[in-house]
Amino acid sequence: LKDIKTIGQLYKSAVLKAPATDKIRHKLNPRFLDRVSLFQGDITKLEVDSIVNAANKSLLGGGGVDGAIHSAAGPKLLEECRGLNGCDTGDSKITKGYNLPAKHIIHTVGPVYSSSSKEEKAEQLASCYNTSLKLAVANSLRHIAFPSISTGIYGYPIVDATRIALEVARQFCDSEVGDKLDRIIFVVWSNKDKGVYESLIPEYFPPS
Ligand code: AR6
Repeated sequence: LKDIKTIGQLYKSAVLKAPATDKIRHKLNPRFLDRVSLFQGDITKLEVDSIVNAANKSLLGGGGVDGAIHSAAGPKLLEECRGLNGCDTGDSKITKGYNLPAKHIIHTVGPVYSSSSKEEKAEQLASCYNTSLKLAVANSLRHIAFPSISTGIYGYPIVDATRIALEVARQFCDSEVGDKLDRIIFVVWSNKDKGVYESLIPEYFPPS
């Protein structure tokens, strides 16, 4: 965890810049500046209580981050997943982490993007983040690391998807159970995605 910079540290090192005042939605409790993080790299390497998998409805593996998680966790993960009977879009299910440094995996199924039913897709994507956060709290896990769900093979536009991820995380931090997690980590793979998160985080998590 010490290598994963919090947004508080990112403001201090000027990676994140305070937004124009008209872009700030509402004041943030400053303790969340050290509970939310942005990390660029491989999610399978994180030694945290839980990482989220961008899975498909079968929960039986696939490409992208799902493939990386299954190959790093080992065949016992697939065995446990077979017993879960799949998962609906927008919902999440938890397994052990097996050979991963992460203790648990929260498998969530993002929507396959299509611009014709934008609102429904946005609700489903928000639900992925919400149900994953709820599962982490229900299992007394202290950290959760999210990849950018649906923005790879499933084609969700990165800016819209990032706004949804940050909005749900912000609502969680403002909620009664906001203190139940010590770290919410957004994991990005590409430089482009990192840039999107860096430009949008200040709107949702302004410096105090
Ligand atoms: N660590 C962190 N992020 C990663 C990693 C990694 N090791 N590998 C890829 N990403 P995707 P989706 C990023 O396609 O769009 C699978 O076949 C990637 O760059 O993995 O939700 C499933 O079985 C992108 O930013 O997930 C489903 O069928 C993000 O993770 C389908 O893909 C998500 O990309 C799900 O598609």
